[in-house]
Amino acid sequence: GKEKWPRGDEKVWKAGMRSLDKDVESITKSFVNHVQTSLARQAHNLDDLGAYQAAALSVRDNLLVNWNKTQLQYMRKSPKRAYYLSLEFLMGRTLDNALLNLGLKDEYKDGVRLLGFNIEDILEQERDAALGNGGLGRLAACYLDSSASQELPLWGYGLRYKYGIFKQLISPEGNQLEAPDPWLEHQNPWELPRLDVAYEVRFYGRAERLGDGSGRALWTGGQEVLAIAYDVMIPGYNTATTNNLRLWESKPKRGFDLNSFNAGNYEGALSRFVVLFADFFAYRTFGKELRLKQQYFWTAASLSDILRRFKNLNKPMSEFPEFVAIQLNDTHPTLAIPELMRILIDEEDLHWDAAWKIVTNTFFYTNHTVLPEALEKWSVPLVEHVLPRHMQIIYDIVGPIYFCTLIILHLTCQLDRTCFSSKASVSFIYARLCALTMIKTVAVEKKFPGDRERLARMSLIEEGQPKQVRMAHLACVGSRKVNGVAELHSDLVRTTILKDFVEFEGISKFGNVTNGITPRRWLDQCNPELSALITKALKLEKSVWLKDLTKLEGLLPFAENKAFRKEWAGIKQRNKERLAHYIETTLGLTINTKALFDVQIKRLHEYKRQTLNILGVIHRYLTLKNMTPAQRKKVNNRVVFFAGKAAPGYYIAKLTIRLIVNVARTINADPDTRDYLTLYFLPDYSVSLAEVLIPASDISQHISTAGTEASGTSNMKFCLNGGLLLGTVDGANIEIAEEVGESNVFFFGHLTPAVEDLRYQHLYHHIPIEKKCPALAHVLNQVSLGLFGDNEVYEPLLNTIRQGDYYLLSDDFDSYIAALAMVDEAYSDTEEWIKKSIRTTAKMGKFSSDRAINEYAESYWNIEATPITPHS
Ligand code: CR6
Repeated sequence: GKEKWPRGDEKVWKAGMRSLDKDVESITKSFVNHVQTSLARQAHNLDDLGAYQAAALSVRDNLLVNWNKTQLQYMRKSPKRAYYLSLEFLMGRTLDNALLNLGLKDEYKDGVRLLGFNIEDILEQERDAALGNGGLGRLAACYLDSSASQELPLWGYGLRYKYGIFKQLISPEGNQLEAPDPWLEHQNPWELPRLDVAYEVRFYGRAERLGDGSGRALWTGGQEVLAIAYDVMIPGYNTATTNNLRLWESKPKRGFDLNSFNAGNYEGALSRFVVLFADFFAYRTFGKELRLKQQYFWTAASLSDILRRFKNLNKPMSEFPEFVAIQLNDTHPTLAIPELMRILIDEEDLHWDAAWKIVTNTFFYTNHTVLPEALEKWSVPLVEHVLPRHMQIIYDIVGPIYFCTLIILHLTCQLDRTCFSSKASVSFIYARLCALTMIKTVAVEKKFPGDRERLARMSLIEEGQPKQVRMAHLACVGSRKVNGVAELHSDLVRTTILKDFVEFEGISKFGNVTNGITPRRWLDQCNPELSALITKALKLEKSVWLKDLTKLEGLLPFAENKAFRKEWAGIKQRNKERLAHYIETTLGLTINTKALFDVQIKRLHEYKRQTLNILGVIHRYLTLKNMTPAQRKKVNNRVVFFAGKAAPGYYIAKLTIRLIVNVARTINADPDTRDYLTLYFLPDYSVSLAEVLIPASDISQHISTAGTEASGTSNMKFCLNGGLLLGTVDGANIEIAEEVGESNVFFFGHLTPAVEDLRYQHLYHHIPIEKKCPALAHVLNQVSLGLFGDNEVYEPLLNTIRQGDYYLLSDDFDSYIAALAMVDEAYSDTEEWIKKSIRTTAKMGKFSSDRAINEYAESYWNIEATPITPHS
């Protein structure tokens, strides 16, 4: 029978409930209360950091009021829920966002002023939560904000890393140094430890088939650890909905491995999973086992939690996909697919087919890159070692592919012992094969008879030494739907890496959801003056257009309004001054704010071509040097900003940073040119730094080799803030141009279909760079000759261009320089430029993450908005 609740007198309960703060008085009261009882401090010894903590704790109380209501109503209404599994969440700071979403910004500002503090100084005390590397992690954070704002029942699941992404320091020589980011050093007010929510997770051990033809197995032994939940509240904008981000932390199982615990090995043995891998491209070169354990620990804990919640509904297991949708953010959580199979078969006693049906209706997979070096593959011996049962299941999924391949190759007699480790496994697969119930792989052979290459291409296991599991293939066959993150990228997914699956499973499984960004953080918070001007112009409540960003179109007529243009340009100017002030106070550098601000901020990677940009800067410098003083006076002043981290082991990327730093040193000191061109590398790029840089930019660069940048999301942020885009025809740049019109963007470079041919030419019909692109050759030679010091140091970087030139710098350099010249020309016509800027912002409605999350909700997850009534 169900227990009655609340216990005792409901009225007494209700009277005791905290309500939301609404006025300055209740805010100051709560603030002082927290100073006194949570921080154990007093008015006389409270500094800005303490004031931040008190403010954060009082805001958190408000968030919890809504969080509780939201979770209770989700429980009562039991709508279908979506779960966003992401190994990265780049949240940045929380306080300002929480205040905005709660609608308490002004009240807090006044409240802390009465107590002798300044809200801006308090906000500056907060450390970024930087649990991610770049776009993928920040996308996850934007989607959380949008899910709550759109009142969608969605939870995030991630890992509670002890350290965020490393802090980047730049040595005097220009080398990147990495320092740890112990972001939890001060207590984190935004998380709620749930020490009672704990699940056991097993690694290693033995998996034995039961041998009864059921496919079931017993997985025993090995090592067990506990996953403990930490909850982070995710408030929606202007709504009571407050969703949850659950992060897992590891803890030893009681009684487990006491010896190594006593030997002081505990930290080493267990908490190592919760380190962030600062590189999703190169982690395969080291720490593989750790990363695999990390992925499994997190997916297993998340699935246990999701299953427990589902079981509370008392529905038959077959209805699981009607209540649960699980989104795989890239292939990192793909182990959830064999893990759910394991639970359903081994623990819930389901038949393979029934289990597979549930699995393939529950998961959804988003691909975020087609670059081959970034596609995850796990070595079969490693998976077998760490997760023996999962390796069996993966083979059970692919088994028939092998059979078909082997049959075709007339090799049936030489069954590979490592594939089919026991007789039971062979007979199980064979039984299913005969029943023709498996994932249509037999049908592959039927549909494409004799196409051996296709079978090998489609296999989940890549042949080689060692064999490897292709995670993208596993994610694809195990999911209901698959999508890319911009139109071009989704097309590339369909026509390249998953082409065979499209031909086999039909195109309707493969869709597109173009990325989006939250306009709350990326316009209202980071650019409050622009937001206020927009509100005034649109004559709408801010809360209306911030939730329906297409309303920005109402700005279009204002492009023709001179007074409005003046206000618009004035805001850009003040944002430049704000950035200059920030750089002055943090780095002690003086920035010329009467110049075009040209910004490229993103992870350092060859495909993103920061090298093209720095070589372009050198070209500009050499050109200026050759001019007479009178000629120089006619040139636009330009300040170029770079920021971004390189993966610690990525030599060429680090060399690019070194080159930028040393070019900056030379040209910023050159009296001939420094009034016209200066260059800065801002260390330690972060969400918070982006919030100051983006509103100040006139032009931003998104110049990847065509076809390599899946989407990009900072391009959307710059344009939303009225910065114009200089880019290649790649990723979401294309859709931005479609919206704002090609006359408002600066495009250059070869198109995606040409890339393959050009690379072929580089390999087999090599034309020396002096002949092909003299301007570039000249720039490279100047670097080689030591114009920026560091003789020889840059040769490996320059040689990537001279030889092979995989990212096609020599093919795009001339058109890049021409595009830069077009930017100069356009910028000289100030009024026209401002018009472009206004029109750009006006047409950015499509790129709200609200639009994107609704597409996922409707076309993928099939979940509905579940409004939370504030009074219940
Ligand atoms: N590096 C893409 O490269 C995209 C984001 C988010 C990336 C980038 O173009 O905008 O994902 N890919 O979809 C991966 O992380 C694998 C990224 O951030």
